[in-house]
Amino acid sequence: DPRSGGVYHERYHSLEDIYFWINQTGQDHSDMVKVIDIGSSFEKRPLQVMKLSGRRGAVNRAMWMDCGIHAREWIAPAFCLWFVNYALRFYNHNSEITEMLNNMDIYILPVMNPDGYKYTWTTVERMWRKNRSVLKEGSECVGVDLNRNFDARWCTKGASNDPCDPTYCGQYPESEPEAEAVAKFLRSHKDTVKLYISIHSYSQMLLFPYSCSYDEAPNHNELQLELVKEASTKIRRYYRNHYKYGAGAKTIYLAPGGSDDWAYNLGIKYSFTFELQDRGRYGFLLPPSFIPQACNEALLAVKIIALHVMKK
Ligand code: ING
Ligand code: ZN
Repeated sequence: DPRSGGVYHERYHSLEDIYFWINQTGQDHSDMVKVIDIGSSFEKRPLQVMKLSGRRGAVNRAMWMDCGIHAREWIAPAFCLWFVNYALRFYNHNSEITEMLNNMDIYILPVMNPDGYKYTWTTVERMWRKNRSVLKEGSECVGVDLNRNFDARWCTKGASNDPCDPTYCGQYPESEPEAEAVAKFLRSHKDTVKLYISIHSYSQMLLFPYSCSYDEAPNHNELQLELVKEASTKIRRYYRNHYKYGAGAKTIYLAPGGSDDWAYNLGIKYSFTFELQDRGRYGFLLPPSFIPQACNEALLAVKIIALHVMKK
C-alpha cells in the first residue's frame, strides 16, 4: 500500500530507537542518504541531519526540514521519519518525490531537541516543551523555548524572559546549542537552501512569516494563495481534514524568535511552520493510530510547496 509507512512508522519511538534508525537507514541507503552531525545538544547528544539526494549529479538547490523543536510534540519526529522512509521507498515510483529528489537535496533534522524529547519519554513530564539547558548550577528552572531563541525580534511580546516560563527566550538569540547549530548550518548553506519547513503540533495549521510581528511578508500573496491555501484545499479534498493557514501572528499568535521568521529574514523566501494533528481532542497525546493520516496530510503539503519552489 503506497500510503502505508510500514508498522515501524505507525508507532512513536524512543530517542535511542530514532538514533539507531537514522544510522541504520544511512548505512542501508548509502547511495541516497548521508548522515551529518551539525552540532550537539545541551546534554551533548548529537544533532544528526539526514541529507537525502536522488541518484543524479550534483544540484545547487536544497530544502531543509526540522522536526521536534518542542519535546512533547511527538508526531513531529514521527513525521520526519515517515518522510525519509517515503522518499527512499518511492523514489522512482512516485513522480512527485522523484522530481523533488532529482532537483534538490533534502536536509532533514528528525529531532532538533533530543534532550527534551528524551525527558518526555523517561520522566512524568510528558508535557515538557523546552530544551533542558541549565543556566547556573542549582538554578531552579530549566530549559529554553528553542522556537523563541532565534534572532527575529527576539524576546519581544509573545515570549518570556522568565526562565521558569514555557516560552522562555533564553539569555540572547542562539544562546542554545540546538538553535545555534541549525542557524549556523543554514547560514553556511543559504545560497542553496530555498525552502525551510519546521514541523510542530498541534492545531492543524500551515503558517508562514511573520509570527514575530503583524507585518506582511513581501511575498505574502504567493505564500498564502499559491501555496498554503492550495495545500489546505487538497488536504480537505483527499483526507477530509481541515487546516487553517496564514501568517503566524494573525493565525495563531504573536511569537517572536521563531525559526521560520529567522530563516525568512536570512533570505529563504519560502519558510513555513506546520502544526500537524489534531485540533485538541488528544492534543500532544495523539494516539499512534492517527500517525499515518497525520503524516500523509503533511506529506501532501510538503510536496505541493516543494514542487512550487523547485519551479522558481
Ligand atoms: N506553535 C508554535 C510556537 O512556537 C509558532 C507557533 C510558529 C511560533 C511559527 C513562532 C513561529 O508557539 C507550537 N505549537 O509550538
Ligand atoms: Zn511546537
